[in-house]
Amino acid sequence: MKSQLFTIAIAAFVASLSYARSYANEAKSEQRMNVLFLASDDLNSWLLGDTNRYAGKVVAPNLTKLAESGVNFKRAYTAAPVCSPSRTAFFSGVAPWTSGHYHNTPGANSSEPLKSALSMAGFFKKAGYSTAGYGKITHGWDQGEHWDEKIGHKRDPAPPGAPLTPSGRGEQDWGPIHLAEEEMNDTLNVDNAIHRLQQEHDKPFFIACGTFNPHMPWYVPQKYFDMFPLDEVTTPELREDDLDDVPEWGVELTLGKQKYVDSVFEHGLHKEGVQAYLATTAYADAQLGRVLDALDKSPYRDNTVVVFLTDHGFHLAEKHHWQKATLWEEATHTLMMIRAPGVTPAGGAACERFVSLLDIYPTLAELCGLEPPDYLDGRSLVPLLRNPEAEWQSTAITGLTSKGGPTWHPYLSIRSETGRYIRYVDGQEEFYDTSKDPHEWTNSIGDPEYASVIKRMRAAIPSPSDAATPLPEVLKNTRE
Ligand SMILES: [Ca+2]
Ligand SMILES: [Ca+2]
Repeated sequence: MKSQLFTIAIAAFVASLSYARSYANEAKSEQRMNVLFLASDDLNSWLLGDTNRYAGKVVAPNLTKLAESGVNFKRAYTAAPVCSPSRTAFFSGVAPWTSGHYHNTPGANSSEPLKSALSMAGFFKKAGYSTAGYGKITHGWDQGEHWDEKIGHKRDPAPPGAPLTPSGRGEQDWGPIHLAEEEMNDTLNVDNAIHRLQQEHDKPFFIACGTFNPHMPWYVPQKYFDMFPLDEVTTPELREDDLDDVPEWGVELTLGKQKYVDSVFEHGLHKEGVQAYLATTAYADAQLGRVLDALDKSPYRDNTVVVFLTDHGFHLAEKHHWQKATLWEEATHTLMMIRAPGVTPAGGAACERFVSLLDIYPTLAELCGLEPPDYLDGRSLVPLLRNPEAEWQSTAITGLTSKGGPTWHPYLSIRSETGRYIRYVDGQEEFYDTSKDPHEWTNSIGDPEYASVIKRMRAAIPSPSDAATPLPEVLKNTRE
């Protein structure tokens, strides 16, 4: 039996090699595929509906249409639940537990391993692509020399009289914006991306476009608020004592936001907050839809890979927290959609395998027939793009430190079909059986029923001490 299995495995391996060769040759014989890389900031996974805990209405017809025309990864997770380390990870292909970059501060430039990495833009540029980026794509780690054109993101000015909410403080505020939609920065960045798409391209292109919305503050035109009448807005389900079984380091992650959540509740504004988040999401979707429409109307529709992702999730009072920077489902679960003409099923498909945003870099490389750098921490999702139900070793890892905390003591979380495991400094842990407890309400770390599952997940946690080692040595160690 064993030898039979071995023979089958060898045959499959040989078949996959010859397939990979023919695919690469095919790609080389014509012009390579273009890439349209789209991102949103702080957009959580509510729009996935059936795999999430939120029962309310998200209006995102354009992202829905994209999801239905490619592969919609319903179990995609960020490598870090904060802007800079998340974006640096997917754009460099280097995981936080390799780079040591786990939070917005200290900046990515203090990471030795990242100095030897090549950004995705640089990778495509070196392969002969034209590269252009508009809006929020990277955060703190960019390799600007690899962009032929790069117009970064600017925040819209706050409306006169801001804060507009009685709970408002800093960026945690919302309300109708005083600008016309066509004057807003996300709109202008999308205009630039459309303009670029509409040009004639004599070589393959990598065009990236990222919306800042629905990052806070939530200032968008009134019409987007009007799409969500308050009496129809559903708020996420909460449990009053949810933090009681969370280790102190996990609770610490929420401390900075607890007063804000209290203030939202004191003013009776939870529903309004959710409404504003949905409104900014609808605005972001409308903008992304304009780029997608422009692609569809261009000569490049059938030779352009489209990827859409969001850098991490967002809490709206779950676990008494607001925003991001936790290791629970709300902050780690992301959106990832990929449409690859000739590869993804024409009628679209959902994929339930657990994947990471780190997988995007090697996936795009393979789709474009290019050899990826050998240091990448992710793995190509092409087998899942061809067959979303393919066998897959399914785990997704997320890392974080407390703000400005030591990177050699990161908190790490693993998510797979068996649940979520988190380990903080000093070995404090959480485990959730997500099949019975999708809200991650009951920390079952001490339950003997899960002892063997927890043991396996513990063993899969990467060694963060690697982050102290320069890249080449790290790579040698981790590639085995
Ligand atoms: Ca973000
Ligand atoms: Ca709990």
